[in-house]
Order: sequence, then C-alpha cells, then structure tokens
Amino acid sequence: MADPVVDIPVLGVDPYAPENLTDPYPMHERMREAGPVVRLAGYPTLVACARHEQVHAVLNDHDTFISGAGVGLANFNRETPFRPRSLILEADPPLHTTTRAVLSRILSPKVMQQIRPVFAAEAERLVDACVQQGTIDGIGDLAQRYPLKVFPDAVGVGDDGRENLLVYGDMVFNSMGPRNALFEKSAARFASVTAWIMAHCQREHLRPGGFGDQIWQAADAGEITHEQAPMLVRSFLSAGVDTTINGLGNALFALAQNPDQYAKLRADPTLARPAFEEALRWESTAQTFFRTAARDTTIAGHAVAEDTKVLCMLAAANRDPRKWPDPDRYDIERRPTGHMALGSGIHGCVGQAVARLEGELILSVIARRVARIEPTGPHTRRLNNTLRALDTLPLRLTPA
Ligand code: OVM
Repeated sequence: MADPVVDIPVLGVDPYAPENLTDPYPMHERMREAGPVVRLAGYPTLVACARHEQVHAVLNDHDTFISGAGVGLANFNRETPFRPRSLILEADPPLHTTTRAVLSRILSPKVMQQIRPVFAAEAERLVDACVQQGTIDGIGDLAQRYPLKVFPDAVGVGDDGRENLLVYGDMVFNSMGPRNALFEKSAARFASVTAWIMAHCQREHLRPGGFGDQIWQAADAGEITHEQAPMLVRSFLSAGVDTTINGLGNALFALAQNPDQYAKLRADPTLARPAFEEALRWESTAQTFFRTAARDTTIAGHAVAEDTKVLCMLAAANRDPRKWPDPDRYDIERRPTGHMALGSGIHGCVGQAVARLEGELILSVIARRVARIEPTGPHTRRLNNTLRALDTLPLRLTPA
C-alpha cells in the first residue's frame, strides 16, 4: 500500500485566496497536472481531486465518500454544522433516499411541462424589457430578476422580502469553505436572514399547490414527517435561486465574450439548451463540493484515511483536457455530456430540470429578439467560497 504522506503531491495553492477565486483556471491546471489526487499545504485535513476521472469516481461511490459529514470543508463528525444539516444535501442513504424521492417527484420532467408556459411568459416579458432598455446590467436586470421571480413563485413564497433569498444563498455557499473574510461578512446577517427563511418554510406562508406546499402534502401522506417538511422547503430556498442566477449570469457572460458562438445561437435558437449546458461546463456555477471518506480507502491507488475530507473540483474536471478537446473553448456545438456542474451520482442536482428550463427559455428568447449581445465595460465578480458569481455585467442588447 502506498504511503499517503509521501506519495500524494503537496501543493502550496489556496483555492480560497481571492486571486484564485477571481481566476481559478491556472490553479485548476496546476492541480490536475500535479496528479490524480493532491494535498494542499494550508489544508491538512483534505485531499483534492481536479481530474474528471477521479471526481467522477468519488461522486459515484457514495458509500465510501459520504455527504452526511458535510459537503463543505467542515467535518461534521468533529465540528458543529453551520446550520442544522440539510436532509438531502448533507444526508446519506437511507435518509437521503426518502427525502430525495419527494423532491424528485415535485421537480420531475412532467412538472416541467406544466410550469413551462408560466416560465416562458416571464422570460419573454423580462427579455423584452431588457431589449427596450438597450444597455443593461446582465446580472441585476436579468440573471437575478428571472429566477427571483419564477422560482419563489413556483415554490409559493410571497413577493415581500425575496432579497433574503440572495443573502441566504451567498451565506450557505460561503459556509462550505473556510471561515475566511468572505464567510464572516455573509454570516454577519445569519440571525435575521435565517429567521426570514425558516418562517417562509412554514405551511401558512406557502401558497396552496406550490412546490413548498407539496412537501407538506408529502408529510400529510406519511412519506416524510411534519418535522422534516420545513427543512426540505429550506432546501428549495437554499439551492434554487443563487445557483440559477449564476448559471444564467455565466451563460450571458459566455455569449457576450464569444460573439461567434452567439451568432450560431442567433442563427439557430434551438441551440439554446446546448448553449446553456456548455456554459455550465465552461464556467461551473458550483465550483466545488466535498465528500468525507467513511473508511480507509484509495483514490487512483493512493491511500486516503478514514475521515479525510475530499475536495471535488467540479469546475477543474469540467475543463480537464483528458476528457474534453480544447476545454477552455466555449463551443455551443459541443455536446458536453458528462460535465459535473450539476454533480454526478445519487446527489446530482435534484433541481436540474428547473435550472435547464430557465436557461433554455432565457437563451431562446434572447436568440430570437437580440441581434447582438456585447459588453459595454468591464464586468465585476462577487467572490464566494463555492460559487462562480458575477456582481455586474454591463451589456448592450441590439434589437433583432
Ligand atoms: C440544501 C442545499 C443547499 C445548498 C446547495 C444544495 C446544491 C442544497 O439545503 O439542501 O445543493
């Protein structure tokens, strides 16, 4: 058996340093090229995988690499979770199997057919307003507005106070990294934002028939308990907004940066869905998730001790040249099957049909109504320990 201390390369890179959060790609290359599994000098409790093969292998061995000890840097076997653990994200079978079944039914492809006209009408309304305006902030005027309207509407959350969803998402995804300045800044609002979120998980705050109410109905039916219901609504409110906002923002960025690709989309609006998919691969919204080794094991033949945190670099895997030809190129005619921006295995994004619906609808309306999409100035980033997020994206939309 190989000795883990001597045979796993140790790198001095810090994935949470501002310069690496701003431009992670040189670091990803260093990590991929150093080996199939690496250690990081500043983070002695973890090993990291940045190649597609190993990230995929870890995510698809959920018995060995568990989620119940947290999917961030913190090890819940030793540290108190930042918030009561999610009943789906931070759970393993058999609990995960039960909760996942309820959420997957509520977010099933059949349900997407039903919500599609409503989501489509809102996409048209918002894109039209942006085209009217001409110059827009692609984040504030479009990428934020759309999910913040359609998703809480579908869950059945009222209009007031929805900005709490943005603050909460930023906090939850920061909490998966170290307790650095980014985390401290977003966690400063923990008490008031958590109070708002948990209140809106209660049945009396959820429109009858919405996704949130359907969770309570599953409790009535005995599939889950009534104690579990608000915690599963919390998963919708945690994972359903900031993720899609940045997925859309990154897709707008990809198209604005690559006019040749936008011209292809414009010529054939049915490429909206693959264009969104390729944006997920190219700028993965969720850059990283962790697992925890449930027992002594190996990754690519290297010993990994029980209780080691395993950092899965989704975004690095999605640009691994071993998997993707010309990986740094945003190419909407690539069919990026196997990208892991939405995870892989039993924890793969349960809301992925909603994310894809939103991405497809916004890009297809743009493709039909916008002749050119161009940057009018530099974009700015909102650094987050987990998310690849833009703060502002100044754009000019030329009407078709
Ligand atoms: C949850 C949750 C929170 C953040 C992300 C996520 C990507 C899930 O509370 O279940 O999935």
